[in-house]
Amino acid sequence: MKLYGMLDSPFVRRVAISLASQQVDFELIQLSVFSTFEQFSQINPVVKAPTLLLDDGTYLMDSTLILQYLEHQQKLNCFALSAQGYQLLGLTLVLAEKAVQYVYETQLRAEELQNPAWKQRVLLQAEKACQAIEQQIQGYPFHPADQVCISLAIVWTFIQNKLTGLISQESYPFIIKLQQQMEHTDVFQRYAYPQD
Ligand SMILES: N[C@@H](CCC(=O)N[C@@H](CS)C(=O)NCC(=O)O)C(=O)O
Repeated sequence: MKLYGMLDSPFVRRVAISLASQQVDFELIQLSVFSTFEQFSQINPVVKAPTLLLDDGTYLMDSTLILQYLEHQQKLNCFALSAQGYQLLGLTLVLAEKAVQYVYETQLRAEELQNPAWKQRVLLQAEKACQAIEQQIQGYPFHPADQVCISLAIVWTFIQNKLTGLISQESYPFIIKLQQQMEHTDVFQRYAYPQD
């Protein structure tokens, strides 16, 4: 199996780390959906990362669908979560989506074309997700292979790097503690967020 995408994508990184943390064999091929659009389109015509290319040529996309497929194949055990775990994972994935939307709005669009009301809405949604996660993560059992712990730590690192200064770091000590624990593990360091 080949996983296509860049490790600065929280969606790509969550698949890579989820697979590696359960010893699922795969090869990571770092192709960008932006700078290598044409090359990426040879793998997946709709150019979405992550894309998982199976040995029979089937291409899977969407990080959750990829993990779900592997779970059904009994290669992974990601989704034995409590209702609280699913709630936290949902909030975490919305946070990831909002963070990526903010980056696209501010980095792909000229400043005079950006929509202030949309940016404000996206940041408000992100902040609300952070508040709900911070409140709920305090009582959540920490485990380095847990899908909530993996995804939340990855999304937080993405936010620190791409939304610097926009989400107050002091307000979320429990999230930061979890992120630091996870980022120090071997598998997180093997698939580290790329530093410029
Ligand atoms: N819900 C998707 C989101 C994936 C996503 O938006 N990936 C970005 C890279 S971070 C992408 O492919 N962007 C290019 C595009 O949307 O055209 C997932 O969980 O995989």
